[in-house]
This record gives sequence, C-alpha cells and structure tokens, in this order.
Amino acid sequence: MLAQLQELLDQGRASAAALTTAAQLDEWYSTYLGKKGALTTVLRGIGSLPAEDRPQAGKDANTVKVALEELYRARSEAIEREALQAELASGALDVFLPGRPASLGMMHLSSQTLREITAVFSRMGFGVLRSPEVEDDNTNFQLLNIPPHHPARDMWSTFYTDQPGLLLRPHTSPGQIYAMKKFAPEPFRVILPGKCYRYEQVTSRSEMMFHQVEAIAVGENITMGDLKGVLTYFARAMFGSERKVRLRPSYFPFTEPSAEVDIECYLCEGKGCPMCKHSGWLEILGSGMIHPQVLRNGGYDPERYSGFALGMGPERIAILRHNITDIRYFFGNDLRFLEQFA
Ligand code: 2NL
Repeated sequence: MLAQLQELLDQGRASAAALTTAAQLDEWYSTYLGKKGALTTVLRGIGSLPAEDRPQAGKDANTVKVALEELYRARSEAIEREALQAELASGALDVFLPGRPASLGMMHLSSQTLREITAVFSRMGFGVLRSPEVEDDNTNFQLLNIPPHHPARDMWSTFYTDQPGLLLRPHTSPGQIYAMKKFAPEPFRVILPGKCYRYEQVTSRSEMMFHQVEAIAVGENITMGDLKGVLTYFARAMFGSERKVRLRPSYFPFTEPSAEVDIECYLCEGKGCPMCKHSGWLEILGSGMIHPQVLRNGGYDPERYSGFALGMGPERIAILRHNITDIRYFFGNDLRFLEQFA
C-alpha cells in the first residue's frame, strides 16, 4: 500500500511540473484527486486490507492526499502568474498611453458675433432686451407702418401659421415695439438680438432661420448725426479703426429717411476686388430715423421725440469678416466648420 501511494505521489509530482494551462490543470486534478481519480481507487482498496494495517494505510493515504492538493494549489498559482506575465509582456495594456482629450465645447460663431456686437453697443450705453419669435400680424407689420396687403410686405417671406394672424417673425423689428411700449415716454436705447424665420429657398446665400440684431434709441433731440456716430463707432469696432463708412439712401417702411450702411472693403481697401464685387464697398446693415407713425404707435409724441434704429444680421457680419462662402455652414452642424472658430 505504501509503495503504491509513493508511486502515485511521484507520478503526480512529475506530471504537475509539466502543466502549463488551466485546462491541463483541471485534467490533472481529475486524474489524481477526482471522484474517479487514482487516489480514490487506492482509498477504496484500504477496506480489503487486514484490520491492523488499515489505520497506518489511512494515515499514509491522507498524507499523500494533502501533498497532492498542495501540488495542485502551487501549480494553479504558478499558471495564473505565468498567464498574467504573458499578457503584460504582450503589451495588452500601455498604462503610459495618454488619454483621449475631453472635448470642451465652444461658443457657436453666431453667438460669438452676437456677443461682440452686444459688447460694442453696451459701451455706447445700450441695454439688451429679448422678444418673442412667434408674433401677431399687428406687432410684426401694422405697428411698424406696414398695413395689410401693402406691397412692402413682400420684403419678408413670412412663415404664417394655421392660426390667423399668428406668424414666425421674419425680422426682429416687432421687438422694438415692445421696447418702446415698455419705456414710453422715457428716453431709452437698447439692442434686440434674436432668431428670425423666413420662408426661403435655401441656398448658399439664404437660410430659413438666421439671427438679427436691431438697435434703437429714442429721446429728445436725437438726430441723424447721432445715428451716423453710432454706425461709425460700431463699424470701426468690428472692422478696424480706420474703416471708412458710407450711408446710402434706401427704403424701409418703419424709418424715414432710411439708409443702408457700407464699409470700405477691407480686402482691397476700396480699390475693388471680387469680395466687394469691384465696388470697393461692403453692405453691413440697414438703418434710419424712426418713422413718426411708428413712434406714435410705440407711445411717443413725434413732435417731441425722435429716434433712430438699425438692423443687421450677425451671420452676414461673420461671413464678411471670415470670408465664409455659404451661410448654410452656420447651422449645418459640421464640426469641421464650427471648430475653426474655437
Ligand atoms: C436690415 C434693416 C432695419 C430697423 C431695422 C426699426 C424698428 C423700429 C422702428 C424703426 Cl420699431 N426701425 N428697425 C430700421 C432700419 C433697418 O433693418 O437690413 N436688417 C437686416
């Protein structure tokens, strides 16, 4: 019996040393320590020994069992360690690889331009007001001196709703009516930034949604000279301190007189180039002295008060400053475009 056990242990020790995988280890366990393994067979044989030999045989068998179990444990640990070493050596994990940078986000070019415009006007004492994007016909048109069926309505391709008289504003001017009603009869100056909507064929030059910023100042003794001063300060703050500014007579229903404002082309400095279509000038906004009827509609006596207003598109301003070729880039959500302005 002892010799048999000794042989079993020697065999187990020799074969355990050759094990390299977890599967081989499992197989080894079944062979030596499993229910149908070699040790179990030996233990069964103890019963057929003479009674006086059984205790010693039992003791010896147990010693061998403990030794085999220890072999199994040691080999199992070694195999696990070797597997880990192999994985590390194969470079599965490089703890020194720099992480992927977290994307920080940025302000949209339209918002950046809006903020810049707001900053320039705030230096001239203008506050900021917000106004609704959904309007009624009265505020969007009639109070701005545009009666129903008047051909001037063709200046805006307005989105109407299936509720009569309810529309998406095609310009920020209705917000000016709220401003006048809010402050009348006190003098005030504010700007109104916001989204506008137009039912347009979308092309490189027009989108259905864009922004406008309007400025308005109402008070006693406000003249066209004040308007020119504000326009010049603004144009030079945005496009360079030496920039020439030109006012061109124009028409808006809510201003009289009206003027469109051009700046000297900064690409060719007025000499003429493709950017300014060889005119030397770039149009940046529309403006004028508020029409007496519009002042009255806002709660001001036009005999005593006067004012000026101007309106511009920040996308247009950004297009001019950055030489952008297509307005659809602004809201096309292509990060390759947007991230250029981070
Ligand atoms: C343009 C021209 C303009 C105004 C907007 C305005 C508002 C009131 C009274 C008088 Cl309540 N005027 N706004 C005036 C002149 C021009 O916008 O081309 N904008 C993109």
